[in-house]
Amino acid sequence: MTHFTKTPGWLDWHPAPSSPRFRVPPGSVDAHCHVFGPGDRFPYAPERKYTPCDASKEQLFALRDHLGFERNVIVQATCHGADNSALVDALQASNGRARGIATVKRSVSNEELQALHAAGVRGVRFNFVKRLVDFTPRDELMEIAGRVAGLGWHVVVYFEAVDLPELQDFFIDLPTPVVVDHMGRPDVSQPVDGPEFECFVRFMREHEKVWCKVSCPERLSASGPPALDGERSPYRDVAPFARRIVELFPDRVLWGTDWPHPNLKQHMPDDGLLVDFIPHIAPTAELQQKLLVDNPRRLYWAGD
Ligand code: 0GY
Repeated sequence: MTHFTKTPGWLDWHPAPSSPRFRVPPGSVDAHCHVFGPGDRFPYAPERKYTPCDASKEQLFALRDHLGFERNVIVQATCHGADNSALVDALQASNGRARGIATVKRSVSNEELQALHAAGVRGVRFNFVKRLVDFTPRDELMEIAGRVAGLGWHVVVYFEAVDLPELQDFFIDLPTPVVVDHMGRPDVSQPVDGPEFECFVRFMREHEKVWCKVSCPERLSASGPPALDGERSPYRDVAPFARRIVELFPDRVLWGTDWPHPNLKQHMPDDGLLVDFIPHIAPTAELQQKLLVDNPRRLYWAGD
């Protein structure tokens, strides 16, 4: 039995999230979440930058049901490196109600890619956040993208806002749709129409193949959760950024909980409150339907 000790200061996921007041539409998809281990069955990668608490598929599916979602898109977390076994195990247990985003290396065989596809994987993730991963050469990433394009997959990218100017040409050259995690991590202390976020908006406007996850207010917020007990309008400083993207690009946005919320050391969100954030960023029923149902179904369950 393998024993892992959590990174100091690591916060466990919320043990008893509240019931959201906002009822998500039928068929809704939590399009960004993870499973961690359990480490004694699916050991964490030797090259990982953090050691999480365990967060199993059963616990993820229980949260899905509690929040009123029907489906999940499970994203390979960096603590599992390019060993996608925990992800595949979760996909196979989901009865077709989960799709996956894997991490692969150049050495992956065509048979392995086919097996991932059969399990429900529909994309790969390229991570450019330096505190999470070691550098991978661009030619290796481009080669991987070329191979998965043939399977109809897309590439999920995770980066910090300051790095977009340097990365965007590479993203545009990728032969697949590109899905940006957490709005490209804007600095929300800057104006929503300031130069930094404008760069991201322009990137989406000029390139139809770019999608965006309007996720992780808890990670981006300086104002944090509501100050008043019982108040359900959290992360006010992030809302204008997410709402702007949803209103400008309603057919290319996705939403996810990011459960079990890796690397949060100050505050662990109540997942019920995160769901109550949705009407603040997608204020109409039509926008909510696109964000939570139509868009993720088109990207992840096309042809079903
Ligand atoms: C996220 C964000 C983070 C971590 C990872 O794969 C990961 O380790 O994605 C982060 O630390 O910002 O999307 O869960």
